Amino acid sequence: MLSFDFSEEQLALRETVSRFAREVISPRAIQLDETDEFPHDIVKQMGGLGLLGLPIPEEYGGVGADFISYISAIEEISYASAALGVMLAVHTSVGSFPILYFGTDEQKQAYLPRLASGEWIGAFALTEPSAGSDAGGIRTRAVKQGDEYILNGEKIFITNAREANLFCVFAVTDPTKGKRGVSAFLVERDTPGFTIGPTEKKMGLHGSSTCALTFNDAHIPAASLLGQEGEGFRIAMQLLDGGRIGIAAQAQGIARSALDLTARYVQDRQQFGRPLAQLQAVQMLLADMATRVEAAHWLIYHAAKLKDAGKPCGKEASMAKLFASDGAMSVTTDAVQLHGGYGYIREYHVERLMRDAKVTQIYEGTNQIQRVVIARQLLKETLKK
Ligand code: COS
Repeated sequence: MLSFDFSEEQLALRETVSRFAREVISPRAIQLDETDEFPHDIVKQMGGLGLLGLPIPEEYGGVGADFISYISAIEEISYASAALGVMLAVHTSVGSFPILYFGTDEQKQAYLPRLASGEWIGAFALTEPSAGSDAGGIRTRAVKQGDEYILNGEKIFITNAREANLFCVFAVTDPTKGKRGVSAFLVERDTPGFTIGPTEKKMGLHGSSTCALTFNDAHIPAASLLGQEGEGFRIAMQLLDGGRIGIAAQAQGIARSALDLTARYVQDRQQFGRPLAQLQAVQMLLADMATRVEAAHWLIYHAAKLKDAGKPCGKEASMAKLFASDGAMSVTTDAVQLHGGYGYIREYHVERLMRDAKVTQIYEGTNQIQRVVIARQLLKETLKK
């Protein structure tokens, strides 16, 4: 394991998750990839271990672990299965935290224990057909009528949608106010007028569902409003700050997995009468892969440490997400190359890791958007100096 100033407690938790991931999830990784089925039995076990409520306080049925421990858990789960890694990250960072951070006491009591135990799965619905990078451009409408809101609109690319019971949904309550007219809502799966579309067929992350959502005069209680009307965009941005550290950790799990497989493979594989590992050309690539992984590690845990300390971490989260996901793409591509023909064969795992890595450069804000976030913050900080 890479070095960082982890406490004994953090290390013990990481070790437990790592053992579970390698013993229970890894043997099923190829099957998950091939069937694209959600492994209900594994997720149930994750719930039993407390993994679905790690950073949720004990009073709401969670483990009460810190953010660093939660991020380590995403990384270790993703080492075995990036699909389960993103399930965990979305369920927690943007499925459960909205309620913990912005919910009323009633909302916390009603939902957090079910989410923390894994009885319910959470999801986050921001993106729309015409609002991806421009998240402020959403068009889904929520109109207040008496003690209800009526929702109309469409969301796309919603992770966990096929299994989720609760969705944090963003909709426009006041179209005259632009981004300040967006509000957040908690929408239960069985709401009449709310439908979940078919599962998208994706390049990778098989086993993690992605669906469109449609709201057609969906009536939700007024008490489902999260925070105040008009606070939705800020809520989404704050959640994504933390969410991006989770995706960075997911990318890191993928990259470490590819690096470990490759470091083993090149010592086994003989060419020109000796192991590949003795060729300097191979060593150069391996060294670059390892350096990327090490650097990403420090960016990720630095951002997580800031979050645990309650300090602003938007820029650092974006840096971690940008660097770790680009690193995962590069490391997995090199892993396939170093495996040669075997790298292109499913049984050797690295082609799956390469397919899984790609989306980490795209979701939770594309890496182009991460650069926008970093540059804007950097410019602000420079003015203060
Ligand atoms: N935390 C708290 N508030 C934030 C914030 C943050 N991280 N980022 C922005 N805000 C606030 C701003 O302070 C501003 O508030 P005021 O209206 O009070 O001034 C408001 O939000 C609008 O911010 P801004 O003008 O910067 O918004 P932009 O439209 O320029 O959008 C980006 C900013 C591009 C960063 C945003 O749209 C984004 O993150 N896009 C990517 C979306 C994404 O990640 N999608 C993935 C969905 S999950 S797969």
